[in-house]
Amino acid sequence: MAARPKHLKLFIVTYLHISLIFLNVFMDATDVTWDENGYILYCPCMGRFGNQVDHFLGSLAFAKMLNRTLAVPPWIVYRHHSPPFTNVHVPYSEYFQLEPLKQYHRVVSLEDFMEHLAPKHWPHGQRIAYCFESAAHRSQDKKSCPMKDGNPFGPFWDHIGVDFDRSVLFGGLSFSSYYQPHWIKRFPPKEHPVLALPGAPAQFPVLEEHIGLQQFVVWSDKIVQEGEGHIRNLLNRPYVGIHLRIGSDWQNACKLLNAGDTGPHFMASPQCVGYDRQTALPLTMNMCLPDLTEIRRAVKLWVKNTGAQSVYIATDSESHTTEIQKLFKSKVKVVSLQPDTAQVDLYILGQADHFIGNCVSSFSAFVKRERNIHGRPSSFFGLDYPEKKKRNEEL
Ligand code: GFB
Repeated sequence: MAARPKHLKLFIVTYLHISLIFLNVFMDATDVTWDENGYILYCPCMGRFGNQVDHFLGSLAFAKMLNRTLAVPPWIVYRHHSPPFTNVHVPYSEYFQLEPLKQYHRVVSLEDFMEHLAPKHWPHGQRIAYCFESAAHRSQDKKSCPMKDGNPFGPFWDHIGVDFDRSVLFGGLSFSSYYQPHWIKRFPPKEHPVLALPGAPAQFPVLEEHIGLQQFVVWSDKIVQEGEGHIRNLLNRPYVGIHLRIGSDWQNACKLLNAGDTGPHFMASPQCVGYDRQTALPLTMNMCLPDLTEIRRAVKLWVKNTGAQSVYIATDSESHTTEIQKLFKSKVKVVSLQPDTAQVDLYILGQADHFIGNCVSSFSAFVKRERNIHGRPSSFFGLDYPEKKKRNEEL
């Protein structure tokens, strides 16, 4: 008799446990139920992380505009100089949470789409590629979308296990909102449930009207923990964070400025010269590739302005730690971590009390957008006017 309550307890615990498992399975399943409004799939095949984020924001807006679910692709990380010496495909959720995106629009990770939806709704034999006619002209038969031609295209679709069965070409369309009705008329979801595109359905750099979508790009717990750990252990607040984009690829890119080939709009430069071409400020070499004199000047100014105790240097090559440390003797702690994961640098820059970025780099643009959302101040090398003052001067 005495054993009965014990059995009952065991029964209840087991019952609850099984119910929870069912609930979990059910919740996972509902998370990835088929959307009759259709899907957008694309390869983030242009540029590295900052470029891919710009494209991601535009693609998110495009999916909402067409009322299709966005299949969120993994990030393509180019690890050609360190192991594994190849492209790595990092799930979105490794760096950011998927859930906050849903406050803006319906999304599913591309991995979940492939695992739970593709076998039934986008099976082998029915995988259609969609691209501009102009893109198809690059293919051998001039009629197929070059979905898997070259790197990173081939490895991306191979990574998620997709071969395309045929192509649908289109022209006379663009990704801007003007064409919304044209897209909907041309590709009704019943006949074209999955629009798989060779690249992002978005412009680079991100359009001004989509900058605010950064608020839905929220760091994963893993990156927050790692970043916060470094801030706690290495830095004393207030700290100034700086982004040095000065490596050899960047030096080559900035040379175009001297050649007069660019105008004020060059890569991410609209973030500081202004989006309107008519009123854009001139883009100078120090805004693209600040020399050591300019780096010293800006760091000194903002350390003084903010009473900073530390300076954090994120860099794609040299950190100039020694040169910057010399400016402050031992009064200010100068740190450069050079982490294996670039996103850790982005996180630490995002949390700084002041940020000095590079006008032209989309890596800096990521930090600037995030900081704007949280009301944190930023400036740029070669351009030290706070935005309000700059705009007032223009008027
Ligand atoms: O992010 P991203 O598109 O910015 O590409 P840009 C630059 C990449 O360089 C980053 C590394 O994604 C990082 O992998 N990198 C740059 C850094 N700065 C830092 C840094 O401070 N810390 C760390 N850890 N890594 C575009 C490229 O770069 O520039 C294009 O996307 C092309 O492929 C073009 O190279 C010239 O907009 O600066």
